Amino acid sequence: MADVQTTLVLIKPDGVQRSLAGEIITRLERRGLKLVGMKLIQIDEALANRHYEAHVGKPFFPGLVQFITSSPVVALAVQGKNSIEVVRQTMGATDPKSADSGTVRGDLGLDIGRNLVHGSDSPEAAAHELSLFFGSGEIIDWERSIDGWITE
Ligand code: DAT
Ligand code: MG
Repeated sequence: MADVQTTLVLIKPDGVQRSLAGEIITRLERRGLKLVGMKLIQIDEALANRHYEAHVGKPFFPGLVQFITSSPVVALAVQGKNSIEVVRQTMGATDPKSADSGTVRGDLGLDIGRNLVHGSDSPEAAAHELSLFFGSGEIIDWERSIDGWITE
């Protein structure tokens, strides 16, 4: 299917520390998305700088790097029809205070600096970010018997 995309999701340090990793993964799975890569990693400063390079120079950048390197994250490669947009919709708006109920950030968060999840925002970002977190062979192309019940 032409519109199948693979995107990077990070369950940020607050999500892991609050034991919400399972809840967040469950929401993605229940949406119909497929996990094709998953690992727990400690992000170092070099990786944080590369992952957040679009935000270098912004006032919140130092705090963002400090936060994302403060404790392990769960990195997920998530596949499905329009998965980039669907993941971001499932996450909710960047600031939990204005995120819709029913989204991860709207249901589980309060503060923009502790917003639980990251999702790539474009096909170019997804390709770049997946390459930062997953080596070749760490993303697994597998068949799911229910796929025909999730997408036409
Ligand atoms: P998103 O994570 O929704 O893609 P983003 O890419 O604009 O949002 O920003 C990356 C992260 O940086 C975001 O998840 C939280 C933090 N951030 C963004 N804007 C911020 C702000 N004004 N104050 C503090 N942190 C901010
Ligand atoms: Mg972003």
